[in-house]
Amino acid sequence: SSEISPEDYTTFTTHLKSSTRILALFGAGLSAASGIPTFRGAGGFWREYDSMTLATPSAFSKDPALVWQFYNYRRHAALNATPNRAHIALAELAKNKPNFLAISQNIDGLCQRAGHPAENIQPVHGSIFSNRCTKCPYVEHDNFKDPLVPAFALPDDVDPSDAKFPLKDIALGDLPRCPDCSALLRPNVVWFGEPLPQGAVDRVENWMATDNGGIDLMLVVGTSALVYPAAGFIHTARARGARVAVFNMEEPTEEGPTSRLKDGDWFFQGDAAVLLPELLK
Ligand code: BJW
Ligand code: ZN
Repeated sequence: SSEISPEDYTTFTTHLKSSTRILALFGAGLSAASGIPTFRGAGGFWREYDSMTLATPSAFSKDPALVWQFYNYRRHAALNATPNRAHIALAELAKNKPNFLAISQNIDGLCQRAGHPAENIQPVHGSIFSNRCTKCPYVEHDNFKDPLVPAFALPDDVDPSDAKFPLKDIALGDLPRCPDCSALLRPNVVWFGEPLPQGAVDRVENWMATDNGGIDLMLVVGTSALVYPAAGFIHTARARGARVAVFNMEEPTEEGPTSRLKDGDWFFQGDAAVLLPELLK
């Protein structure tokens, strides 16, 4: 359910109106209403594989064809998805509040497609439409080809997320290869154990350092807030005076986004695509 109490509605919308320095952290739950699967919980499996174990360098080195087919499936899903009402409400907020910076853990590009100005959003886990070479400096951006390589093509009646269809056995030579050195390409995303792109971290830190570093409001949207360093931005914002508003489907838990809420913070439980259009309008 997405019942918003009249008191929370009033205190939140009043604080939002007076806020100028606003930070946000977005997670997979923001895109859930667009049909993009999340990482944890019921939607966190692809075929028989836990998405969290596929998003690792060791999975890729052990079985690049498997990990590539997982990412090709998710590229296809992202390309065919539509931004939902939460993406749109947040993009509108960004247009109205020039000092709003959204940190997105999502790689699906849906915020940008909803019209969120590029200068107001900082992806920190990469993009599913960017690939890079595993050997040389080659990087490609905005590659929307689908399937990415002919070997990923599937008949219309085959759903690659359904384990009843056998996965393709793809030769290494038929996976995406570097045009410069012909080594294997990989998705230009951040896997566990890998550093976030330095430019992304710098951008967030620079934003935080401006205007004496004070932050009025921190929006935490659809993230389990368990993955660092991204989740740490919530703690930084709080330390700089921000009141925190969490928008999440799940019951409050000891760990995660609702773990350190205090008086003056908000927890709105429900679908971000229902809550945000109500609360940000
Ligand atoms: C809804 C909803 C609806 C659903 N409406 N809500 C400190 C302590 C312990 C460990 C570490 C630490 N610091 C670093 C680490 C290690 C590790 C880490 O954090 N591990 C933890 C799991 C403990 N971190 C790293 O390895 C990071 N790198 C690093 O630290 O490098 C250091 C280094 C420095 C120098 C040299 C070398 C290394 C990298 C982390 C990379 C994470 N990558 C992934 C994959 C990205 C590519 C891809 O998408 O495939 O990022 S994993 C995955 O998790 C993905 C997500 O962005 C990220 C967060 O997940 P998210 O978005 O929160 O999704 P879910 O599914 O978890 O949650 C969805 C939420 O939405 C739920 O709460 C639902 O209830 C809710 N929801 N529907 C509203 N409709
Ligand atoms: Zn190369």
